[in-house]
Amino acid sequence: MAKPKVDYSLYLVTDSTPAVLKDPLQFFNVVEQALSGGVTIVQLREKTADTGELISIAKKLHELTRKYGVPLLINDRVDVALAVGCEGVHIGQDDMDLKTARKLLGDDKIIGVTVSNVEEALKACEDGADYLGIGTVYATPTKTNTKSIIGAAGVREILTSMDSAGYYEKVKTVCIGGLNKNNIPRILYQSQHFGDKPSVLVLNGVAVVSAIMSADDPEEASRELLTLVDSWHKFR
Ligand code: TZP
Ligand code: MG
Repeated sequence: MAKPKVDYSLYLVTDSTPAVLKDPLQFFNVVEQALSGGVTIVQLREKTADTGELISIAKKLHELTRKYGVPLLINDRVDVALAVGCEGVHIGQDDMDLKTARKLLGDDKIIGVTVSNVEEALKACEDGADYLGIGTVYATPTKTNTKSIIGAAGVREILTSMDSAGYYEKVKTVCIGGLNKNNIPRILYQSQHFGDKPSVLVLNGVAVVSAIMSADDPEEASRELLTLVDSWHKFR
């Protein structure tokens, strides 16, 4: 099976911890509402579940994402992605290295890598990442152990370096960290503008946790965020 063409526009990263998701019993409901509001890709990110529990959550989630034709990736755990047969993984700098993950998963699966500087970004591109999760853009209570807060300037720097090295558009990009409906238009604009000079470089999408998982109405929140990204892609 060939690698599916992926729409990265609105990337939901799940989190079932009580600080983010008010009612843990609502986890699958909230993700389903997000899917129905239009999220285009989902990552299961559960830092505390044991392996058996994680596999059972992932299987259930995969049934749901498949119903909506949306890819499901697993955070950190290549073994779980293989066990579930979902579309791929998202790995950080301290997880299994990308080349090994690629060997285990094959060319048809999606592999994304978290990067926070040019060196990590170019290495991930060179090693065959399908997309980069660029961040942390803004400080966020959802993830406090972040190495660096890079802001729009950091995102721009990474996009520019990818362009110079010939990876722009080949390797897709989303940014993550503290993003919500109020700052998404700004980060999309600023990541594309160098001083007064607009560039052709544009992020493929934005990744959010709490803007959807903590929303009173996750479906409406997703719809609203997707509209922001879509209109940027159409009218920039
Ligand atoms: N990686 C960098 S920041 C972050 C992750 C998983 C959490 C982003 O959460 P939120 O709630 O969208 O700020
Ligand atoms: Mg990780």
